[in-house]
Amino acid sequence: MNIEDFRNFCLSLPATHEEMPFDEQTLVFKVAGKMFALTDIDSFESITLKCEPEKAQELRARYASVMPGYHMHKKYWNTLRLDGSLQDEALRHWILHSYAQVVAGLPKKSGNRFLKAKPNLDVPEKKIRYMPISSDFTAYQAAYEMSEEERLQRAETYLAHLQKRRSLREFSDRPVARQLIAHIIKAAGTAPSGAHKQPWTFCAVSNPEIKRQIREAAEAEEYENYHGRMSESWLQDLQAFGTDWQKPFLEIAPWLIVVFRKIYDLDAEGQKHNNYYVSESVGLAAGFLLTAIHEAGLVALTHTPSPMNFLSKVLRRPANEKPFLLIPVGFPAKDAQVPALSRKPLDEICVFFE
Ligand code: IYR
Repeated sequence: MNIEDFRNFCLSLPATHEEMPFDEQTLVFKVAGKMFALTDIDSFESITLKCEPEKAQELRARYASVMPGYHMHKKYWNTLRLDGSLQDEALRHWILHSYAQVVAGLPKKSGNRFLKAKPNLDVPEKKIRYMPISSDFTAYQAAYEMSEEERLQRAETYLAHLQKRRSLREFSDRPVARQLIAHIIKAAGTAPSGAHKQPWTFCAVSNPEIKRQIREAAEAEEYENYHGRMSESWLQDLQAFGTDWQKPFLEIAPWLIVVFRKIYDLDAEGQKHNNYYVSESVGLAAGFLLTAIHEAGLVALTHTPSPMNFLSKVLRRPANEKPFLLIPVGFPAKDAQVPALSRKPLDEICVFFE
């Protein structure tokens, strides 16, 4: 709302006029000779409006941009800073409210006239869409300006980099610093999530005894999988990967990152709170994790020993956390091999609608 919009709106209300009774800067709008809105025409940084006292307090508590009325009786007046946090719709609502407050206080005779003529003064507050207060929002910092050429170059370079990522099953026992794993997990934690609930826990295991327990339990499940639980066609689909029930990498890889999805959150009082799109969110975070691992020159396997509930037991996770993926991380074994796979071309994975 600029000053013209503000002025036009105030003057559009019945029986209003403008005055500058105080100084050269302060523009005042009145209804039937009583003030209902003021502003400084030089800066137009704020507007001062009358407000029902309880509401006035409420608004100040709720919005950083609403303050006690500048130069006015603080009980009845608010000053609304025009910092962009209150939308025009909200500003119009509070101007109307101020107008209605003043009209309601007019002597019955003159007041009734305006009350009859008044436009829709009872816009329910609930209908107003507020922007969150500015202190809840901060400027977006990561827009990279660059030439179109550089943009394409970067996209190509990143694609070439990701094309080199592979799932590995043969790990070296070469150690990886905890700090590096911590950075990689922090990178995973930057993924988007439903209502920003960040419904994930990453357990980073380097403890040899815990890794041994995980391997033992995983192999017990996988033994069953490869000996009857998986269908013939599934086993056939896996032949190209040379997998079997044995999982030595679970002990050889220096770190196992076990990703848990939090199906709900628990607060300090043990109260449950909903999470949303948990699998999508945790899937995205796992994707970020894999690219961070690759970026750091390490390798990983996206492993899903099934069923995975043994991970909750071994790692003593609470009931709201469910195992999602088991990701060994480390360096590749010397002369490690991977299946000779190719990726689907663009026209098999993408349909353009232009
Ligand atoms: N979880 C088993 C089987 C397995 C299943 C799929 I689908 C793979 O892509 C690979 C393996 C295992 O880890 O051996």
